[in-house]
Amino acid sequence: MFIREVTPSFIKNSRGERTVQIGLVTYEGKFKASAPSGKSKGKHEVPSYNSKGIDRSMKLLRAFCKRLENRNFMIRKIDDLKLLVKLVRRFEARYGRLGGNVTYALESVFLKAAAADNNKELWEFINDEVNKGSKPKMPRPVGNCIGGGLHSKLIKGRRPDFQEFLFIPREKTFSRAVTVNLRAYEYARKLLRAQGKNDENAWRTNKTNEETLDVLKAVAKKYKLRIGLDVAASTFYGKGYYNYKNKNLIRDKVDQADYIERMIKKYRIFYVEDGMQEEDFSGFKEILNATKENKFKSLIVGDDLTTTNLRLVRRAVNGGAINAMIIKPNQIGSILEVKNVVNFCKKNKIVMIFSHRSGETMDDVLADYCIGFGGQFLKTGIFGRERLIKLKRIIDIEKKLK
Ligand code: 2PG
Ligand code: MG
Repeated sequence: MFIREVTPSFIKNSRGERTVQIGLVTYEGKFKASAPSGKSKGKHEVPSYNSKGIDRSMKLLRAFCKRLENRNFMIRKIDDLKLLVKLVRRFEARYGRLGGNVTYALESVFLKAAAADNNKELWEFINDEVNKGSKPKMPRPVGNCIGGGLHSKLIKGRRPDFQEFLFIPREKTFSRAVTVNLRAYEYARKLLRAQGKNDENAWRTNKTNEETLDVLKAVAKKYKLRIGLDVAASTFYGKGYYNYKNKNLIRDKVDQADYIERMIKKYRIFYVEDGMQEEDFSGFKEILNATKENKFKSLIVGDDLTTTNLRLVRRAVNGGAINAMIIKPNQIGSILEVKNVVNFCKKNKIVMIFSHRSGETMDDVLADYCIGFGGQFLKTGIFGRERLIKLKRIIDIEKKLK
């Protein structure tokens, strides 16, 4: 495909922060891609921008994009992005880092154009390569209903310490599952007497973790949902201890694993993300092994633990720490890397959850990545235009494939 024009610009994400959008014009059409931003970021994520900040990244990106114009790129498969990546590396070695958010948006917009150049939808382009074109299975939604932790402001000095309380419908179709999640979300608001929404449009509350789990359980019973948690344990961990503010108490590593195991049993929790801090592989393993004794299955999910980084994913999987993991492309800043992680997960039967970030944009490409790469789940907020646009993209693909 012939690159006529590449134009980076700033846009605002759902939190009102600046992020990068890249427009690309080829003879096939006009394309654009943007990057979301995390708030509870993993320590081992690649830096989102140049160490001098987003303005420096933009300046470098503008210079880099000029060099791409009037060039021809043959992209017939994901691996053909290697030429682009090579050019990025060479440029960065001379002028400085663009950052993971920028390289992610760049690869995304090139892939969108490449798919069109090959007369395919992006999910199809990826699926043809990664899954040899077999009919893709629809993922299930993991919807964030009630929020605490870093994503939610305090109410009268309180909020749950866990970051996300999640619903996972059992419905057969994605579209039905989205409808059920929306109903459950409304019902949760009533039971909770919720006081506003957080970054991801999850309900805010000043209840404790367990009081919130009681509400979650009641809603789940009515709508026959499974429930999940993103503990995001690193966000309240420091110097060897988990510092709970609501209720005020401190847990060490052993107590923390024990507490999470008790919660899983008591509430029959199907999905637990980052139950331990991001460098505690053995703590994750302890929880995973404990759940094997239960009569029901649970997914023990790495997010900050693994940061979509193959080296960390290998360590977590080979060490028996997880049976599922979050995939956030901008954590690693490259779809080529995502592909390597996906291949490893498939070989090792690790469940893949493609996930939004708390600061999202109107780009719906995450849906294409999830279906194309064969993710079993898509994690987003339940409500809000930046989340609904991704859910709607899956629904549209599901309809098309019927
Ligand atoms: C998470 C994400 C998304 P953030 O922890 O899973 O909910 O949060 O994007 O702030 O890292
Ligand atoms: Mg998380």
